[in-house]
Amino acid sequence: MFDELSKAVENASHILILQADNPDGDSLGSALALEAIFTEMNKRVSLACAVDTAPHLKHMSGWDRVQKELPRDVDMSIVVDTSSETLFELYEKDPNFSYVKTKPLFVIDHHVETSGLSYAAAQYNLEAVATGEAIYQIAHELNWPLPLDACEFMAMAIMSDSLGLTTDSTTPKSIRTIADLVEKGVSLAKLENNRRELMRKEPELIDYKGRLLQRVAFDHSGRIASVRIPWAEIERYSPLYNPSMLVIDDMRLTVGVDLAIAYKTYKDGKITAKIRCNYGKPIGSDLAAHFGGGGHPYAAGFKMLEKRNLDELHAEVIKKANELLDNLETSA
Ligand SMILES: [Mn+2]
Repeated sequence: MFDELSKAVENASHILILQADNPDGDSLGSALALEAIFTEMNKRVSLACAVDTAPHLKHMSGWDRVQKELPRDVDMSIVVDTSSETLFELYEKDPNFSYVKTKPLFVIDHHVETSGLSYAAAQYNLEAVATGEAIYQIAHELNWPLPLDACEFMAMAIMSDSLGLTTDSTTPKSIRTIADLVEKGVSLAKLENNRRELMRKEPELIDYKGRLLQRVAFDHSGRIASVRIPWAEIERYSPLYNPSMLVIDDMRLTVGVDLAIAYKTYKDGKITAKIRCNYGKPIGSDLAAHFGGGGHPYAAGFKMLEKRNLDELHAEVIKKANELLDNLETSA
C-alpha cells in the first residue's frame, strides 16, 4: 500500500517535511517523528511551516528546526496532517513551493473527508486518531527504524489530537499504538511533565485570573457565563497569556452553565467573542454565525466589524443563545 512512498524515501537523499498553515501538536509531533526516522536512515531532513510554532508546542524539542523558508534542493517532500489546499495559502505564493511541487510530494493524514492535494504523488489518508498514529502504522509496515525520539514524538502527536486518548475518534488501535510506544521506552509521565512545565504561569497571572473570575456574570438562570476583557488588560496581560483562555474553562465547568463567552474590546473599540459550549449543547457555531463568525459546535467565535455597545451586543447574544438552546431542547 505504501510502495510509492517507500521507494521515494529509499532513493531520496534530502527530504522536506511540510506542515500546513494551522500547525498543532499532531502536525509538529508527526514532522519531528519523521525527521528522527529519516535521520536514522542517513537522510538529510528539512522541516518547514509558513506559520510560527505556537508557544504551547515548544515543549517538543526540535520545534526550532522548523523553518519558514523552503529549501531549493530537495528530492521529495511529505505533507503531514493536512490534505486541504486551502491550508497552503501562504506557501502557494512562494516561488520555491512551485519548485517543491516538481518533486514527488506525499501526504500523510487522518482526516478522511477532505478533497486532497491535486499535485500529490500519493496521499495516505489513514483511519487514525492522529497523523502520529498513521506514521506509526506506515513505519511499522515499511520496517523503518524507530529510534526513541521518533517514538516520543509519535506519542505526543497521538496524545495531542486524542486529548489524552479521550476523544470519540480514539480507537482500540490508537490505544494499542500508545502501548507499543511505551513498550519501546516512551515515558508518558515524562512527556506530560515536559508539557506541564511549559504551562506554568507567571505569578501576576494568578492574581489577574482571580480578578477575572470575580467579574464572571451569569445570565439566563445561570446557563450562560460571560466575562469582559477591556483593551488595557489585553495590552498588559496578552504577552504573558491569552486572558480569555485563563478563565473560559472554569466558566464552562461551572454547574448549570451551558455556554461560556469571553468578550474582548480592542483599542479601536471593536469587540471579539470566544464561545465554548458544554457537551450536549452544541450551539457554538450557529451562535457565532449569527454574528458573522464561525467555528465548531463546541468552540466558536466572532468579531464585530462595526463598533458596538457591549451591553447591547451581550443582550442580543443572550437572546440568540436562548433561542438556540430552546430549539435544541424542543428538537431533542
Ligand atoms: Mn491531526
